[in-house]
Amino acid sequence: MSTALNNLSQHDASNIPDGSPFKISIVVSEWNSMISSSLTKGAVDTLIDAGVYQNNIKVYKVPGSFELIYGAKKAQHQKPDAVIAVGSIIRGETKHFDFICQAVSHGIKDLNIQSDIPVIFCVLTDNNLQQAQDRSGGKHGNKGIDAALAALKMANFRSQIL
Ligand code: DLZ
Repeated sequence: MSTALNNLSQHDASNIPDGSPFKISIVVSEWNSMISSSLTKGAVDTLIDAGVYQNNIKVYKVPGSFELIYGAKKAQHQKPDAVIAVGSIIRGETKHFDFICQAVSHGIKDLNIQSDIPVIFCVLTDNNLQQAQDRSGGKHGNKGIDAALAALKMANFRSQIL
C-alpha cells in the first residue's frame, strides 16, 4: 500500500500542527524490540520537533503486539490527546501472525470507535525482518514518524470539534 509517492515520512513541514498544547501517550510492544524501539524513537523525535513537551510524552511498554489493545485502552484512561500503538509483527511458520495482526488491527479500530481519544496504528506487519528494518529507519522511511504526524493531526482535529 505504501509507495515512494505516498510515504508520509517525506512530509510537508508547513502542514504539521503545533504540538505544544498536546499530551501524547505511546504504547510499545517489546516483541522485535529493535524494530519497535526504532519506531518509538522516530515518533518521539518527531513529536518533540513539532513542539510537544518532553514531559507530555509518556511511553508505556507491553509484552507483545496483542497486548497493545489493552495497553492503549489503559493509556486512554490517562486522557492524553492521542495514543500511538507501536509494534512489529513478523510472519513465522504458523498462523499466529494472522491471528495477532487481525486482533490488533480490529482491537485498535474498536478503541477508536468506542473512545473519544484517537489511537494511531503504528504496527508493522511484515513478511521478514528485512521488511521491518526497511520501514523502521531504513529505505522506506520510519513509520514511527508517520504515526507521530498522524497523532498530531488527530489531536488537532479532535481539539477543533470537541
Ligand atoms: C507470540 C508472538 C509471536 C509468535 N510473534 C509476535 C510478533 O512477531 N510480534 C509481536 O509483537 N508479538 C508476537 N507474539 C506475542 C504476542 O503478541 C503476545 O504477546 C502473546 O501471544 C501473549 O499474549
